[in-house]
Order: sequence, then C-alpha cells, then structure tokens
Amino acid sequence: MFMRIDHIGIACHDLEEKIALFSGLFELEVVAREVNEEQGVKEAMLRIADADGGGSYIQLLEPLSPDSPVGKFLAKRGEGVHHVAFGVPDVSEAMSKIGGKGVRLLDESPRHGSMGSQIAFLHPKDVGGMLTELVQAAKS
Ligand code: CMX
Ligand code: CO
Repeated sequence: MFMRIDHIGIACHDLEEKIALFSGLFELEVVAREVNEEQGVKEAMLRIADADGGGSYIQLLEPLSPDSPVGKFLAKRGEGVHHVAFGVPDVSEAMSKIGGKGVRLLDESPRHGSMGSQIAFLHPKDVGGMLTELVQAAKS
C-alpha cells in the first residue's frame, strides 16, 4: 500500500528560523514554500530524495492561528514531529482500504496538499499515537 515515506511533518513556531536550522544542519534544499489556508499552515518542503512517482521531504509547518491543528499541537506538546506522511499510488483507494479496517479518517475526501498532491489524514489514536497522512503525489 505504501511506496515510500513522503515526508515527516515538523511543527514549529518560526518557519524561517527552522528552515535555516534544517537546511544548515543537513544541507537540504527548500523546493517549495506554500500557505495552505485549509490546513491552517505556512509550510516549506526540504528535499531529501527524488524518485519517479514522488520524492521524500521534511515538511516544516508554522500555524496560521492558535486554533489550527498545528497551533493546538504546539500549545499542547511544543515543537517537534507532528505527523508522518506515506506515499500511496491512489489516495482514495488507500482511504477506503484503511477506513474499512476501522481506522477513523479525518477527511471525507482527499484534500489539497503540498506541491499539488492529494492528501488525507488518519486519526492518531487509531494508528498507535501517530498522526498519519496519505499522499498521492502530483503527476510529474
Ligand atoms: N500526533 C499524535 N497525537 C496527536 C496529534 C499528533 N499530531 N495531535 C493530537 N493528538 C492527540 C492528542 O494528544 C489527543 O490525545 P489525548 O486525548 O490522549 O490527549 C488526541 O489526539 C485528540 O487531540 P485533540 O488535541 O483533542 O484534538 P485536536 O482538535 O487537536 O485534533 C487531530 C487532533 C489529529 C484530529 C487534528 O490535528 C487533525 O485533524 N489533523 C489533521 C490535519 C492536520 O494536522 N493538518 C496540518 C498539517 C498539514 C499538512 O501536512 O499538509
Ligand atoms: Co504533511
């Protein structure tokens, strides 16, 4: 079902500061910056690897407001790993397969994600405490 780890999402208070930290430490290049109003985030994608069908990245996330998912997470847990995102060939198919196993889907249908991808989230309480994102990369 999973083809790769698409990205690790990291919650932070100051996006520019964490871009400088991660790109400096690990020599990663920022390949996209976006504001995603629906998800309540300002974000940057730092490339780790390229591959046919989608690469893998670190996703740095700054909340647009305190009552957004990342804003609430920061208030409760502080900065750090927020979610793990897996690359799938077809996000709708993965949602129905996984939903059929009793896992709560946090999205009724796929939403717009980074770099033109289609995404959906699974409830962390049904996945061993890990907020899980499914990603169907944009066709290249
Ligand atoms: N990882 C693991 N557990 C988490 C979590 C996370 N990121 N966020 C919340 N939880 C846990 C909480 O600790 C809480 O557990 P307890 O009841 O034991 O305290 C439980 O889940 C419910 O959390 P909550 O704070 O009551 O609920 P929220 O209103 O914060 O909602 C969640 C949590 C996961 C449903 C919500 O954040 C969500 O819908 N997330 C999906 C969308 C998202 O995260 N978007 C931002 C990223 C965008 C992107 O990657 O592009
Ligand atoms: Co993500």
